[in-house]
Amino acid sequence: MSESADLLFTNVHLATMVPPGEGAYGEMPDAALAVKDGRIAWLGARADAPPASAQHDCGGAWMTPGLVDCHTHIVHAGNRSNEWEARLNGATYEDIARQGGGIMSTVRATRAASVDTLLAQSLPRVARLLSEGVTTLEIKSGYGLELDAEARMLRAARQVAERLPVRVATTFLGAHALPPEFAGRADDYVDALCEHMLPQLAAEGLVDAVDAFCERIGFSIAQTERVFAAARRLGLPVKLHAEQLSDQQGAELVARYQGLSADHLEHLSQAGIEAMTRAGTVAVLLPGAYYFLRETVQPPIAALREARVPMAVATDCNPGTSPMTSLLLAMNMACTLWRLTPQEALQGATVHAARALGLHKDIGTLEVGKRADLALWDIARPADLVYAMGSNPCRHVVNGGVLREAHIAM
Ligand code: DI6
Ligand code: FE
Repeated sequence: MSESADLLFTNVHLATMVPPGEGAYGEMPDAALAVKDGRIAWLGARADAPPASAQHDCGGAWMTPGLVDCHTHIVHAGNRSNEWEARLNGATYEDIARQGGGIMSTVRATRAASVDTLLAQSLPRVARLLSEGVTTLEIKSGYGLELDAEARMLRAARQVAERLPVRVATTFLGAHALPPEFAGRADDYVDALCEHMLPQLAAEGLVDAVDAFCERIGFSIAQTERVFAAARRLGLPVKLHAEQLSDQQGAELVARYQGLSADHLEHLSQAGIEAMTRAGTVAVLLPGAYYFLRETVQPPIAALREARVPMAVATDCNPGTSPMTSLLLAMNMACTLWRLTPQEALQGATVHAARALGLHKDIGTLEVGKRADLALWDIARPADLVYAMGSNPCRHVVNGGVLREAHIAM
């Protein structure tokens, strides 16, 4: 380093999460890490630390990359505890969706909400994630299903990053459900989405990626492909809610479009896995939805591991199937329910989650040149992050080199 650093974190154990592919935490005990201009400028043995204008003694804490929640629907209005209760009394998720409930009840509430209302309801949820060391968050639209309401959701998502210390990646999920005005005319809705909604939202700078719900109760593989083709025309990357309730061969489709990720994947086939390996598409695992829907078919973890598909873990925070605002709990569920190792779970919430957003060159590991998005933990070893259900050992968070207390009260 030529000039002195802005801030030096010293007396710290690093879990660099490098190398990303080998199931390693990349531990560096008794280390230091220097930040300059919001980026990691140096890391190494504490004894070799460079000079800095300010120091933070971490008191032997562990430092990881800031966590990345790479799949959320956290901006929405209302909640659906009533439907949850109905499910516990015997109704299924598909029954409720077919009767106009499910996603549609959140669509009605979200269409009626202004950007300010959406923000007021969403910021407390986001604050809970950020208190656990999350520094980057993906937020999907998909409860508006018409241009103006989708735009309000995406504007609210952008404003989250102005109101709270977090980086936000937005995803247009107009193909989440068929809006009632288009009942029986799904292809017409897909036309409107591809020709009007997506181009206008993209022109406003509101869309970082495009997603769809490819499912019997969602959109067909042919309709999904039309959405992907529209995204490609606009130069936007794609991802997909794939094989959540049945195998629709969505993973193969999203891989053909060099997609960033295929998400859910409980019903993923071997052919889907092979396509994802070839394309480098990340498998985003969402154990909260599996748990909340009381599903029994697990994603093929062992086969994904064998095929070296990078596995991310996310909350899927949404009012219908995963009303969850703890990424640490999602990591714990991925281990207890699906036998990920704690290393895989932490990789899944850092380096692989960054890749699922196409941001892996900038965030996700502790490496010189990456953005200084960091989390400091009061733990004895990295597995403690995943092990202690419902506890939050995060003490401090660093966003682009700026240190803050972990807890954000809302
Ligand atoms: N899959 C899900 O788990 C969520 N969306 C999707 O496509 C559920 C969204 C909801 O029920 O509100
Ligand atoms: Fe989802």
